[in-house]
Amino acid sequence: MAETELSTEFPKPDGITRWTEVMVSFTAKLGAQGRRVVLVTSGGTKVPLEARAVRFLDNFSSGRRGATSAEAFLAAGYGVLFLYRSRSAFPFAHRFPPQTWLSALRPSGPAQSGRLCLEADEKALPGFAAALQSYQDAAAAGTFLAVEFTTLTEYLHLLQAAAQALNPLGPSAMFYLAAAVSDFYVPVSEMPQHKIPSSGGPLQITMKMVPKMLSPLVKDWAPKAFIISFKLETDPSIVIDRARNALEVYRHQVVVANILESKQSFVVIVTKDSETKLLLSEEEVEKGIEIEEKIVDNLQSQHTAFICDKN
Ligand code: PAZ
Repeated sequence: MAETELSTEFPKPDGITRWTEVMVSFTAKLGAQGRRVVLVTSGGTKVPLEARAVRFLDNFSSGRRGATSAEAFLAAGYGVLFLYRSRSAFPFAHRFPPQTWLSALRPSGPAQSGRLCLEADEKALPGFAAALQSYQDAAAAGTFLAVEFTTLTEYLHLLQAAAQALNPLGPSAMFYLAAAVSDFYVPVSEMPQHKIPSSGGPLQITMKMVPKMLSPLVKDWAPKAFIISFKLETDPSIVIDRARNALEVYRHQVVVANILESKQSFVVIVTKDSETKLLLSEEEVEKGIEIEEKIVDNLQSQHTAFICDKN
C-alpha cells in the first residue's frame, strides 16, 4: 500500500513527518554502529466511532508483551524502536505502578540547589534501582526510542514511517509486531460528526476491514528485514493453523502463536519448517523469569541465522 493509498482511507495525522525524521536518524545512527535494530509494536489501537469522538472500539492488550520484550532486546544489544499505545505498559516502568512507589519513596531531606533527594526501603521496591539504571543506560547509549500512538490511524502511519526508517538496515532490521491492531474501522466518510444519540435506540454499525499492513511491509516497505507477526486466538485448536496460514499468505519469517488465557506462560514460535513450544515452568515463574526472555532468545538466534544467510 503506497503512502497516498494509506492516506486516502486513513488521513495522515499531524506530526508524522517529524516522527519519520526522528526515527530515520535514530536507525541511521545505530545502523552506522553496526547494531541490529528492532521495531517493537505494543498495545492495542483505538478506533473512533464518531468524528468528534466520544466512543471508541478498543481491545484488551496491556502492552506487557511489547514492554518486556523491548527490555530483553535491549539486554541482547539491539537498538529498540518502541511503537506503543499511549499509557500502555512502558519498558522498565511497567512493574512499578504509582501505588508501589507513591508509598515507598520518601523525600530524604529538603531539596538542595534544585536537587531532589529521595529514599526508599529497598525491599519495598524490589528491582526498581536496576530498572532505572537499565533505562538510563539505554537512554545514554541512544539505543531506545519510544514513539506513541493512540488511534488505529496513528498506528498505521507510524508503522509505515518506521518501516521507511528501518528498511536501509536490510536484514539487520527486525519487526516484532506484538501490537493488537484492530481488524475493523469506520471510514471517515461514513462517520457521524457528533456523538451518536442514544435516543435513536439500539446501535447498529457496519465497520470496514482494516487492510493487512503485513502485506506491503513484507513486499514493499522492508522486503529484506526479518519480520515476526503475532497471532492471538481464544480457541487453542485453531491457532497453529491460523499462524501457518499467515506465513503462507504474507511470506514473512515467523509467527508467534498465543492463546489469551496462557499468553504469559506459553507460546509457539512457528516458521515455515518448525514449531517450537516455549513454556514457563512453575520454578521459572517463581524465579521471576518471563516468557519474553525465551521468545527474544529464540528470535535472536533465528535473526543471526537469517543475517548469515543473506550475506
Ligand atoms: O499486550 P499484552 O501483553 O496484553 O498481550 C500481548 C498480545 C496477546 C496482544 C500479543 O502477544 C499478540 O498476540 N498480538 C497480536 C494479536 C493479534 O492481532 O492476533
